[in-house]
Amino acid sequence: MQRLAPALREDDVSHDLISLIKTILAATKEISFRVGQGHLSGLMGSTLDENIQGEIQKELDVVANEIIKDVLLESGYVKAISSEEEDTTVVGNPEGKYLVSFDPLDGSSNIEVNGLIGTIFSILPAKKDCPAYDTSMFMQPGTQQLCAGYVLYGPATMLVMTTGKGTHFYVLDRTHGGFLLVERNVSIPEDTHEFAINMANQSHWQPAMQKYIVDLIAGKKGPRDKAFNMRWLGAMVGDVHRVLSRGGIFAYPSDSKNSEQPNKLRLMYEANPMSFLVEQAGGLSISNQQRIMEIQPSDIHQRVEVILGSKNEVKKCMKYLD
Ligand code: P6P
Repeated sequence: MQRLAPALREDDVSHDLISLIKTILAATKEISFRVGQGHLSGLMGSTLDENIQGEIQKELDVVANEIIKDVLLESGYVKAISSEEEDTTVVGNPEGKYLVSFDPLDGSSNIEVNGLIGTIFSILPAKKDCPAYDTSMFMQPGTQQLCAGYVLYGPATMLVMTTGKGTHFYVLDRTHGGFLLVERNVSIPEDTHEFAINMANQSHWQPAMQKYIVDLIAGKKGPRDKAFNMRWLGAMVGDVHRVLSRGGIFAYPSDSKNSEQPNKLRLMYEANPMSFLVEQAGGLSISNQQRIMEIQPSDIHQRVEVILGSKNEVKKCMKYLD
């Protein structure tokens, strides 16, 4: 099996970007070790602090954020970073060529139940004429991403990444500590029988989304004339990995639970990187009938509706929402 760097060179990825990717992965290997230690890591609790998202930070959230932030800012490749766990952007090397947005530990509510969690990252080009502290540098649509990926801390630690030449799967070989290419150009089946959504929010969705889901659940007796299955892992990184692995539709639609915050998932370090991976695997990724990767960001922590996955199923869902 091919090691990471030769696999990336086959996709004409530049030396500097390969070095930055390896820097990020070095941090994820340490996070994978600590996650794998479970209670033995001494990091299973929650802190007393809330992050800018209004969520109580888990100890592992904070540690994972520090591990990734430190290696990125020391690397010299990164002009600035934005993280789910940082209120604002953090300046790196003013001459750095790249910006990195990341969610250090997505799905961290799963930590205490030994569920799936992962690190999500998105790499954008830095702007030469902007000072490193200028957060407007990050206001680039997802189509500008140079690289996007996640590391899933599951039974196997897997890297799923794209640089625009397909979405590829890698597995961490713990014997020598490298990520090995296991599947090149992953392809999402165009149709599916599996959907992922938090049904507890059903009464808060817009009526068209409620009707779409009711018809899925009606199965063979309903207008879809097809049986559907449901999965919901509480960690986008795990649900998207299932969609990339065997198809499906994943939805976190806008809801009326909190009129000030109709959406949950963050554009810059959840929706955009996942959209890049899904589109490169032949899927669709939509928000309010628009391609997520074409959304012009206005804030580093902006939230959006997300409906992504098997192309034909996402199109069917969009017809309900039209
Ligand atoms: P809920 C995790 O906190 C996250 O941001 C995503 O990874 C996940 O898909 C979603 O929120 C889960 O949200 O409302 O089901 O707990």
